[in-house]
Amino acid sequence: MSDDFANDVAEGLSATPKTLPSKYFYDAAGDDLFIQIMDLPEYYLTRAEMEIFREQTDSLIKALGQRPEKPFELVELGAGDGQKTFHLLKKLLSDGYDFTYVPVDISANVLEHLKNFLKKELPDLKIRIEQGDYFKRLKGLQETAQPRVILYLGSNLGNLTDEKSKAFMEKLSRRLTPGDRLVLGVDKKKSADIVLPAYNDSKGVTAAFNLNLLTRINRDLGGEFKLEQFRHAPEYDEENGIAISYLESLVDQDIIIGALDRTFNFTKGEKIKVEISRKYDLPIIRKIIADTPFEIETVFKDSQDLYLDIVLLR
Ligand code: AVI
Repeated sequence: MSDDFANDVAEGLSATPKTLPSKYFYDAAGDDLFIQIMDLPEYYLTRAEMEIFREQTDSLIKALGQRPEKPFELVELGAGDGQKTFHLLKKLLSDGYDFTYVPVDISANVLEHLKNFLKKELPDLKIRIEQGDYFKRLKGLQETAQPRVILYLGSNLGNLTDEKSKAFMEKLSRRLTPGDRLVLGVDKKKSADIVLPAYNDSKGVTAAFNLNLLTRINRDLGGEFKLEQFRHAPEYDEENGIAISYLESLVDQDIIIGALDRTFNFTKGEKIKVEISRKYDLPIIRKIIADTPFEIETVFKDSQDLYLDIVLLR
């Protein structure tokens, strides 16, 4: 990981404009900050998706197209704390469905917590944890004779460019069998007055989350970033529905990164692009899946029309 990190940082900071991949937000401090973000009043995404899973559980189960007596696998990519899925798991069990829950996550720690929590709360649940980077390996999607339902929630797709999303959906479709389904949770395209505060909360948690990337470079790669000389600067392109978070240099400065044996120059006002958070509507999703066998089957939305959970048939 640390070699990948060094290469990605060297490459990103040598590019014009400078970029850093958002996947490196998630070290232990970043995981903690993201948990706080999900609870922020401005960050509506998690609550909206939770509402869909809590209030529309029966319709959602119907849309998964499974029969109680026929075993299937329910695979969740990037399972995290499994809070949203909990409602679904509980109802599937009480309705007598025969399924195995397969949470996939990069963090072994997160998976252990999830497993212990679910063993306690839902002792009858069959669970098989899979640790790994699902972008690289799509682990947990190896050979199986059972039909599969994949959950890809939390608008995680939105952290990819449309080009990468297309490639990801193509790869995912190749791992699935006709009749399998994907539940894709995505944030809806909407006006800046709702989206921007979600990425620039009043308590500064999101700012700390973004700046933590520089702390990580300092710690893991011997970087000499002074955090007070950068500011979190999110923007939202309302027409296209794309939020972008930047870290903006507040002064002209040269930053040494020891492990790379390099110095990077920043001019005052220069921005490092650190994250995109794409917002969607159905035409955008249709473009992303255009070259894949996926078809949109059912669309769920929350009561405030902020968020979509889309069931796609392979
Ligand atoms: C994980 N991902 C979908 C979040 C998002 O909304 O793009 C990450 C995040 N970045 C800032 N706040 C939340």
